[in-house]
Amino acid sequence: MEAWYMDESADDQRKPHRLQPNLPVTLKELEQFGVFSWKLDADKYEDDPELQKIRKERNYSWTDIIKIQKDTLPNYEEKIRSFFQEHIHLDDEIRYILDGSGYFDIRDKDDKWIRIAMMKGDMITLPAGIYHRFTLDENNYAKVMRLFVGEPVWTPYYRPADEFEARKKYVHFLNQVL
Ligand code: KMT
Ligand code: NI
Repeated sequence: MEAWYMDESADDQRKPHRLQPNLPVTLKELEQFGVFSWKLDADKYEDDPELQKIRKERNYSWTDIIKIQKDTLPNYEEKIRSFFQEHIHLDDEIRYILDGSGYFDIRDKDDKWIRIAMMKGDMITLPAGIYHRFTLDENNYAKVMRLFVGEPVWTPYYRPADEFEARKKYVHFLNQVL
């Protein structure tokens, strides 16, 4: 997994949008935003002790798998658009890339976009209340496992969503660590 600060160009969202020169963000820096990640062997996700351990420890009881690609995902264009609209959730967003690739973008404490490049085998958790968005990259394909603690709620709250308790809690967390 690799992350970097984004440029401000309005060009295609599926392009990397690196600054020139590149300004990398380390996994440790991401952890300060409450973003945690793992590298797993996606070829054995159906019977992977490492995945089972993470799920057990963090109570990720619920999973499904979605393929984000034009011909198999219903309402593809609309979903691509809504994934890329800046939003929060009231719960953690936990995703594991089983095949293909894509970008999660998160805001840093100064409201700058950080782009997180997710490849096959990358698993990530974004904390409740963090402003973020998702896009496919130029490969136009991702097979993604979605995980959740209990019964899933996928509702996005588009920015501005500052009045939500989850958002206030997240801002409080950021102010304590940074
Ligand atoms: C979200 O809420 O940002 C998403 O679920 C999109 C990315 S993974 C399907
Ligand atoms: Ni989301």
